[in-house]
Amino acid sequence: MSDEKGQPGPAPWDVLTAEFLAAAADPCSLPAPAMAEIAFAGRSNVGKSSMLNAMMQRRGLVRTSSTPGQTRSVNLFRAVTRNGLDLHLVDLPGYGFAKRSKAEKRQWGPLIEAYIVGRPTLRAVVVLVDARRGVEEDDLQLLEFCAAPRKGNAPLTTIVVATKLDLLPKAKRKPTLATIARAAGTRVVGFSAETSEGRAEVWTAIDRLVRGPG
Ligand SMILES: Nc1nc2c(ncn2[C@@H]2O[C@H](COP(=O)(O)OP(=O)(O)OP(=O)(O)O)[C@@H](O)[C@H]2O)c(=O)[nH]1
Ligand SMILES: [Mg+2]
Repeated sequence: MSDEKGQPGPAPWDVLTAEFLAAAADPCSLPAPAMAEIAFAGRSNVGKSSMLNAMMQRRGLVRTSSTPGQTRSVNLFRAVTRNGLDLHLVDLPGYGFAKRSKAEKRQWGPLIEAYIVGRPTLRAVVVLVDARRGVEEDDLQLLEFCAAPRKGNAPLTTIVVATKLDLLPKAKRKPTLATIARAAGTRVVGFSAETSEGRAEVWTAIDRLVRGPG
């Protein structure tokens, strides 16, 4: 396995085991909480499922599509890294689907909200923002929602990621990330599912969160 810089040989963030565990179309059908979970949320088509494949180094494990609204349930995966993290990574349906019916739009909001508020094992939400679109109103709402206290559950950390960085000209990347960080009010990691840029940085952030800074 090689890391995102193309260096050969074992890397700490190689994913040794990646498997699909469950899909839940409503909060009641989620599997019982077991290990620490990191969820991936963001607008439809922003690249959540692609990012999960890149994080897990598996091409087709998570279904992706150029048609917005591909992921319609809460999908749980288990990933074990070479350096010993053993986690659930969770693919959430996207929000802000321009092309879906109102009924369908309504259907997913409560599912995402119930999962984020009520999942005791959820530790962090990776909030994905399209690098070309920047931070939009519903992204800010999600960030605010994740920051709100959860009934009886520990507070959540959010990790803001700007996706599809490969689609921006190189000279525009740094200033775009700075603009996104300012709008989100937090640091932002640039990411590309095409090149895996940003992958080690996101794994490092997850590791720190799950194992603590020491
Ligand atoms: N160039 C480029 N394309 C990407 C990247 N990430 C995702 N895409 C493309 O963007 C489209 C949407 O990707 P998905 O991963 O399915 O997006 P999603 O956020 O899971 O979408 P929903 O499940 O509909 O909410 C697909 O055509 C992907 O190939 C990236 O980093 N670079
Ligand atoms: Mg998806």
